[in-house]
Amino acid sequence: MTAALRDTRTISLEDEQATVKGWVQEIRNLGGISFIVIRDRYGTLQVTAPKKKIEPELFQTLTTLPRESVVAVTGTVKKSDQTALGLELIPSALEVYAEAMSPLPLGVVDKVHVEPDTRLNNRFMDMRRPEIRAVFELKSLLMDLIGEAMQEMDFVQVNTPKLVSSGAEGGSTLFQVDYFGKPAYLAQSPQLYKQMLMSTGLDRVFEMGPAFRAEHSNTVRHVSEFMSFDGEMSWIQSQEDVMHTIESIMAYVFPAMAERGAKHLEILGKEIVAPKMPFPILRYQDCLEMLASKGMQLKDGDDLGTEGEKLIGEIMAEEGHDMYWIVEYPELEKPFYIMEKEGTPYSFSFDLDYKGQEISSGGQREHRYEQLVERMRAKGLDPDSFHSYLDAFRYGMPPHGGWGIGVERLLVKMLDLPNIREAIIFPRDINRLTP
Ligand code: AMO
Repeated sequence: MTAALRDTRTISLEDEQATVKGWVQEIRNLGGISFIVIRDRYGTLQVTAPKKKIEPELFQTLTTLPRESVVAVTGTVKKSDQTALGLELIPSALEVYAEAMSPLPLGVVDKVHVEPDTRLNNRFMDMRRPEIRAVFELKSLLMDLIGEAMQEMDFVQVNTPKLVSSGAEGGSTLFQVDYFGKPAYLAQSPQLYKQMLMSTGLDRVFEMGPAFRAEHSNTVRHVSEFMSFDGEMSWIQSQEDVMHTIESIMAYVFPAMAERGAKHLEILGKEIVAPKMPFPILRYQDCLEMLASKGMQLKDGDDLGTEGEKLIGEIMAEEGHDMYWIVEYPELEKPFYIMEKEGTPYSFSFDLDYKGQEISSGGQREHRYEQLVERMRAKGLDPDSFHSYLDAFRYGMPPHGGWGIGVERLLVKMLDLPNIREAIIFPRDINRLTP
């Protein structure tokens, strides 16, 4: 009888003989009998080794394996009331693929507190813990669901260059690289390219890709490389069309995350609660007043800042809202590509905040060539260094708007994680370039 190749998800009592591959999580040797726990992606399996019933050499190897070694165990599947799977494996053969060295850089099952830096330095080991992997299973699902939502709305997925010749989001967060002897930069966002695509006829595009920011501050919500989910759409009447699109995306993603991510959420002991729709709309001026009522005085034109955003999050939570728009930001605060609200100091732009943190910004773009060039100059930018972007506006550009959503910021708030680094496998920040 040949043993079936199984994992901890597929093994069943119908298998007489099975082989399971994984890591040796734990060994309990009681003398006459030993219990070895094998772990794989889906769970754990108990290997029960009665000393008298199996080969002495096999018993010896099994019970002296260093923890976290990688093995394949073959044996007979037996019913058991003592294990979560309801079965156990009585071993008849063992293949050791790789013995783990000891001591381990950090424990997989021990409950002791480990410093975040130690965890990140040894991410391969940290991620052997199911509750850490669950976050990345959910991140993968989130990105799949976003893709599905976009497809439903007839958006085309595009990829734009990450090596670029000019910045789109201000000079202070640019990473410069040497590009065959010339200066180039890592893309801070796909902003200029997604807008250029609006003049091609592909009138609804989206991209999910890395965005790079030389963030000099060390915070729980900033990293130097994050996953940006960007959309851009033509023929809009106003920025409200863009806002409705984002609401539709959230309406698709939240329930599906809860449903299709149930297994992983259970491991995390978390629940995903869909935000109430439609999201309330706050004007920037309303926010200043709300903050003043709580004793936080900001000047007109000031950024709301981390503390301001948090406080507004608390006020909105009291009213039962986790997600809300902040619109009518002062034009001076916003980048050149955003349309001004003529005759006012405001702009056609929005932020989307979720539980007291900005997760997205966007708005209606300035699609009129002359006005765009003028806005660049007013912001101290040289239109000549944007000529290939500007060309796309000279020969027929539809009215358009779009957004950028920080995928990790969305996930962090969905799962109430304490730090954006918990949502990035190998985070990059001011102090970290490895692993
Ligand atoms: P903005 O600069 O606001 O807008 O970025 C959009 C969203 O990206 C996320 N984000 C970050 N996440 C983690 N670490 C960072 N350092 C970081 N910086 C930004 C945030 C933010 O809301 N081109 C415009 C978008 C547009 O108008 O379409 C842009 O990049 O969630």
